[in-house]
Amino acid sequence: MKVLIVNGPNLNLLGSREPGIYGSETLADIYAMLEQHAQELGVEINHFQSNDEGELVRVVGSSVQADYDGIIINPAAFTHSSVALRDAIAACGLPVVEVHISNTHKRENFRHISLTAPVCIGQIMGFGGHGYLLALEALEHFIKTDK
Ligand code: CA2
Repeated sequence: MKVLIVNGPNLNLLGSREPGIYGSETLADIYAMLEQHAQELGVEINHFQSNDEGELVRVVGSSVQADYDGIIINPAAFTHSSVALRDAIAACGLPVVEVHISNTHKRENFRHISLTAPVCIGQIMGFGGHGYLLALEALEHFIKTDK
């Protein structure tokens, strides 16, 4: 089983600023935890981060041809704004789990709407970096049982 981890704009800054909202883990820390858990589950993972909407659309759009079985995505700010990313997720034909580090419902109103969540199989938020591990478990279970 092969899973792609996609992270959107500014998530490369994790651990360096706003620890009160996003915690102190870096994206590299999260990838290391994911890698270890993926090995335990027998899942191969690759990861991609970009600040560019078009790049994110391209990577999601080429995921089936790249032989992925599913995607875990934190679209970051594009969650609340990108019809293009929503369309790419809907069109890719793979199960996609949306992750947010913070609980966006406890934050500004504009973060309460996700354009991308309705085209994902599920959403996990508010558990910090650990949410990515929960997403991996949920996606692996979904692929194993529903594919
Ligand atoms: O909680 C999440 O995971 C978010 O996707 C993070 C996005 C935000 O726009 C979403 O509403 C919720 C922001 C990612 C930027 O992360 C930073 C990390 C450290 C310092 C500055 C930004």
